[in-house]
Amino acid sequence: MLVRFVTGNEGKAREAQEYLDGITAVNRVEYDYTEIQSDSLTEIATRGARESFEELPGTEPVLVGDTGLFVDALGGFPGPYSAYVEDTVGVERLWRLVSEEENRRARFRTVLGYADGDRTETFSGELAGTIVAPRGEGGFGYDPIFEYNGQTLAEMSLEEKNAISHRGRALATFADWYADLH
Ligand code: ITT
Ligand code: NA
Repeated sequence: MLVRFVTGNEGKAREAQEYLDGITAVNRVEYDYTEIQSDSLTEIATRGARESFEELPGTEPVLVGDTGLFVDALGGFPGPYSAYVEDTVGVERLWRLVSEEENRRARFRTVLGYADGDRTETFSGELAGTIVAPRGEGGFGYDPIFEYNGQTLAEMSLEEKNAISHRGRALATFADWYADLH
């Protein structure tokens, strides 16, 4: 069995393979699906999975992932616009914005979209934490400013992060569902 994980990031495909070991092989494929303007990660992942399955050659199922950082005091910003905000505003300036707020709670949310031609499904995972001044050298994206249990995600080892992360939780849910399907 083979699932194609659509991502520009090799680390994410490797992580998916770890969760799906013994269930299916995971191949990374690159495809620039349309990131529709929507405030719903579920809608973005659903459309992305469908479009990837239809446009890519091949018949194996596809999996896409969409992640957002939702800051409570900012009404959920940057949310579905997290990639755009990282590229334009940057992580350091997002921290400075949140540092003005008393409530610094935030959560990461990942929605995985799955499509195999017969069905389209989504699986989500969340991680609640606090926005802090940047610390740590590991991880990527917003990891240096997201603290969970006294450590930023950038201060954790990859294994520690994967064990608790939003993406890890979504992958675990998908793995259970996919194992049942077969
Ligand atoms: P794909 O090629 O996998 O789609 P992407 O970067 O476009 O990668 P994501 O939806 O995974 O799409 O990420 C959206 C934004 O959230 C982007 O700025 C990431 O850097 C950031 N992000 C995603 N997962 C993260 C994590 O585990 N820790 C910190 N930041 C994360
Ligand atoms: Na994505």
